Amino acid sequence: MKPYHVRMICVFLCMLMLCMAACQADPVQPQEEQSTQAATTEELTSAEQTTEELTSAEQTTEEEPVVKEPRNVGQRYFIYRIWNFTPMTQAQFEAIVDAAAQTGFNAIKVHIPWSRVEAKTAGEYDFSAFDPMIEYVVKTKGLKVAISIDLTRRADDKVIGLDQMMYDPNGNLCKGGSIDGMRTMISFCSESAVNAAVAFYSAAVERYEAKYASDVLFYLPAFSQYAESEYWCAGEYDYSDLARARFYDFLIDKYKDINALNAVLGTDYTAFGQIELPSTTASDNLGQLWYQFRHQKLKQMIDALAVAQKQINPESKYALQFGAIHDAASLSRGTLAAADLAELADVVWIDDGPNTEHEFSLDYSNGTFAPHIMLAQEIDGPRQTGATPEKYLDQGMDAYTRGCTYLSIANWSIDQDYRNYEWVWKQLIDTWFGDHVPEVIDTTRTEPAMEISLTDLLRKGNPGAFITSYYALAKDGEFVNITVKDDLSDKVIDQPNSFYAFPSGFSTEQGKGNWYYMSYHQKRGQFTEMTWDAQNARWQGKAAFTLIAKGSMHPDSYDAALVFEAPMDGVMQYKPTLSIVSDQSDGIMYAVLKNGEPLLDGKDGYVLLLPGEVYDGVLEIEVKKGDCIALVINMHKNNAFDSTSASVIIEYYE
Ligand SMILES: [Ca+2]
Repeated sequence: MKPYHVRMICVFLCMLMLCMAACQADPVQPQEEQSTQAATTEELTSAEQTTEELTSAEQTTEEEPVVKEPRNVGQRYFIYRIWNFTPMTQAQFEAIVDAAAQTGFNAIKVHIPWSRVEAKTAGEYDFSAFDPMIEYVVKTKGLKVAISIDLTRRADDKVIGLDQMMYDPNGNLCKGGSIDGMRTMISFCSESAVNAAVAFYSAAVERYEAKYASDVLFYLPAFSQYAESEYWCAGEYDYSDLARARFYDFLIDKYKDINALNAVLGTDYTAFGQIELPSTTASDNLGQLWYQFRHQKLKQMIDALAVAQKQINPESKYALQFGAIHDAASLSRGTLAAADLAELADVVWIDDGPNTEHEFSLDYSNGTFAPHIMLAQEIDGPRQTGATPEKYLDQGMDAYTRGCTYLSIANWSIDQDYRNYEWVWKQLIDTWFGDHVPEVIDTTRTEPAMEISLTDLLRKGNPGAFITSYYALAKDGEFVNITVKDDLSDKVIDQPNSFYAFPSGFSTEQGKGNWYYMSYHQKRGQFTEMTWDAQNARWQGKAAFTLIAKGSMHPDSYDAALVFEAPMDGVMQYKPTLSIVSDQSDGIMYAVLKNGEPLLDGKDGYVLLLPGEVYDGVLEIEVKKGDCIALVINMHKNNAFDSTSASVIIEYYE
């Protein structure tokens, strides 16, 4: 097992990269991803194991006994994934399948891109390249097949108009991804594009159900360039004209009168059409409404495909694949309320990167998805940042141990990389498909427990503090009963903004959203406003490395101070989070000052924070309008490697 501080460093390094480059590709999951699997319901061994132990849950709970249903595991599969972005010969395909079968994989995931099947003329499908592949896997090799149906289109599309696609906030077409950089995403707000996608998906399911129903593990629709069932997180989507118009409809439907909406936004619009669309990471009231809207459109797409598939065969398995459901990019992915998205799903894939906190991720998935849903993990290609054979073995072992039915490898060719890692695949196969299968973790345990609110996750912008709490509970890889509270997807927003958050409220203007970016000289007790450095997208303080960027702070000979000016009298809950990114730092000192007076115990109000530690504070502060609360960091002995992830959530009590 990995040492705790190494985990945390990896997490926060990823977080910082995300914060520093909020609009760029997700560094945790930069590659194609997708699905796998499906299982038969023959052997529900975990169901038998778990019923005995429910008595302990009854004893410990005073109110109603909490009885958790065991996770549906079924028969496990280890799947080799094959892409068909570009044509290959049947012989090439067969050689790959033969090699994977020789290693011991017991299923193959075959990729069917819509843009290759319905390429030139609307309504004309040509499956001829894919039929022999599936026939070979099932009939010749006797393996199970998983069918991944890729619904991306192309920037030179001949079937779907470019006006039916997604765009970013600057009006750029949602275009890119691997192969030739020409892949695009249809807008979930385009009725014609969604209908065409559903028609194609149905045709594919019908075709392969008719011939191979009992050998198809599941069908998996993917929408994004990363082959995931979500918005593409390499940018912010969907800001097309179609989405904008539907969002105004959504707001009109909810608020009827623009003044009712003005009341919750604190704005003075005279028409719904004036509203500026927020960022996908905004967490104020408008940000939450935008999140809800994007969630609703994604769910409508997912549900339409599920309904179409189940009409063909209700016994067939419907799978979804998410890059992540709790990381910083999950706001842009639109996957925070994943349980609601997966309402009609039988299988859910999560694509953890090699550095992901797999135990947390899997326990979080167990806490998110209904027990009948089968869980799955995908191991991404060989040259991922930080990837080693040991890390992949760890991911695979954690996946099966913590209740996954399916595991796959994706973006691997049969080459030297594959051979170098082959011992990992073989070890997983020997362990989980041999005579003595290890015991899986008991996911019906109710203690230790933690609850995570999705609104809180949205406001924090990243799960760092939750992960810290998790590893404090999960001492020796113990299962933690995580309850994910969806107070986001269907929430009625009828109160004015009563909270303020950094980094979501980060701005390039001093004072905007009541946030100020300052240098602080402790001995003189002096605050000085920083200046905006557009080139580096950060605030520059009085010393070279006294800096504040979106989601991070850096101290130098002057301290860095993130200052909030109270907009009204009252009592606020002030929740700062700090963690140092690098393990090479000698630490930092932090303080919280109210009008310059320290609120924390420590020398002059400063407390030492070391690498691997997290300051996750909750302060109750009585304020008058105009009071300034400063989160200050000092370099401690020196400023080397002192870059620090930072967030603050402020909420007034009623
Ligand atoms: Ca230091």
